[in-house]
Amino acid sequence: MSGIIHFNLFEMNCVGHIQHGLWTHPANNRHRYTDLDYWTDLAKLLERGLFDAVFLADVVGAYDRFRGGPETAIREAVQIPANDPLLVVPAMAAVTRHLGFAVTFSTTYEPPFAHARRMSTLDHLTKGRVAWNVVTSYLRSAARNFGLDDEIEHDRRYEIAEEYLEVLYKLWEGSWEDGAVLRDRDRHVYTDPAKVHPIDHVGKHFRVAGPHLSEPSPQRTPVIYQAGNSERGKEFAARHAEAVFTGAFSLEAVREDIADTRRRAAAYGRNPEHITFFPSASVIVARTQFEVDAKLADLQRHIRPEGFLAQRGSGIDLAAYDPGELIDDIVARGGDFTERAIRPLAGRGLRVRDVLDSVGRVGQGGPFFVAGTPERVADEIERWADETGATGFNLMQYLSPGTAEDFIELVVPELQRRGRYRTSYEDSTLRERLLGPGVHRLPATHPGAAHRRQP
Ligand code: FMN
Repeated sequence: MSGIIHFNLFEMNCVGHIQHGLWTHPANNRHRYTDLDYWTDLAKLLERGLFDAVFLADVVGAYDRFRGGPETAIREAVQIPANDPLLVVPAMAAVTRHLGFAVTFSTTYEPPFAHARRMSTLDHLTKGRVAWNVVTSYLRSAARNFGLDDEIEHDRRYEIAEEYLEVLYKLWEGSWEDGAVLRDRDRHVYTDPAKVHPIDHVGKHFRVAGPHLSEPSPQRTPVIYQAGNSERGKEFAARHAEAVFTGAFSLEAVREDIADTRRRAAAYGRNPEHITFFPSASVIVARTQFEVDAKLADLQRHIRPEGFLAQRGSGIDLAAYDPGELIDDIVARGGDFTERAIRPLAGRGLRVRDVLDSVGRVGQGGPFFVAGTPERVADEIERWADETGATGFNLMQYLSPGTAEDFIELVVPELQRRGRYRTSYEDSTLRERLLGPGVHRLPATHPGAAHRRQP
């Protein structure tokens, strides 16, 4: 097989993102997330390493289901404190030319008009390097932060998200015609008003008059990323996503997930090749296996199972269950917090003790884990990409920026030798980088394109 394998770095504007406890490691810089230098240094590093993008996750509430409150999450810095992901992008854009920025924003709590303008602004300032990871948010605590008593029911959140995107497509694609902006000094015409239109959206959830306040940005609609796992989430991805973070837990499941999403996309009349796929990857690499083993042991000493338990599945307290109980039985009993909390673990014959044992072990948390020499890591990356059809990977960090540095120093050259990693950037928008030269706007078969005005 051949073809370039793409990489995003998985990040979050916080101390403890995925690998809990490791902020105490002396080589970790995560606690510097409040310094602009942390972000600009990281962006420069990733651009040196020819990464596609940095992906910034986000949540808008505290993990407060574990042991009945947020104390564990707060003490262990499990995604709290967490700052806004959008605001670090312009700083990173200023010190790079090619790196993409995928930012997470929820469709559930803040109305679409202001978000449309923020994303257009970012697309302008980055010259078309921005993506939006669309989430519907999964924490009850988030709902309470935005004036609700409880979470909106899962499928209804996706129904709201559908209309949210419809509004945004109208603003991004339909409100301003190409050629509306004239910047004609002699005639005093910045914009031709005949080519700027209200959207007059009146729907079940939103009423938005328009016109959009931003002039068209290089990509108009940012590249749409999504990570739905449920039936409803996958349908949403099939309709809207251009990049999917698959949450599947094994090579076979990732392969099936990708094929399934492509099939669903084709059923919506989209070109299935216009969706790219990024499973998460955890990589520990060193020149010798001896060094790899030492690194693993070193990381393991700092990992905190408490932190994982507080975050895992919105904070279900697995320790409160009988260790011998089958996960399938807990899921079958139902209850609100089993919905997403442990459902992904069902159907695999696992017992509570198996899950507890795996929590806090370096290597848990995603489908793809490899600890080895550069050759072995590259072998596994190639095998996974080729056997699943994944476009690339979302690299998780253990130490920041150490994990990315190791990868760039040791794995990238090995993949380049094999012709599987770019050796330079093309001048392109993020969408072109993923979908091919010239595709800087939504492809014609994407539902957002239907909101364009015909000249
Ligand atoms: N949800 C968030 O609220 N914020 C995030 O930053 C976020 N990042 C994710 C990253 C990956 C790699 C995956 C697999 C999921 C992420 N999610 C995030 C959760 C998804 O948006 C989604 O809610 C979850 O996969 C469950 O799928 P469902 O919404 O179809 O039930």
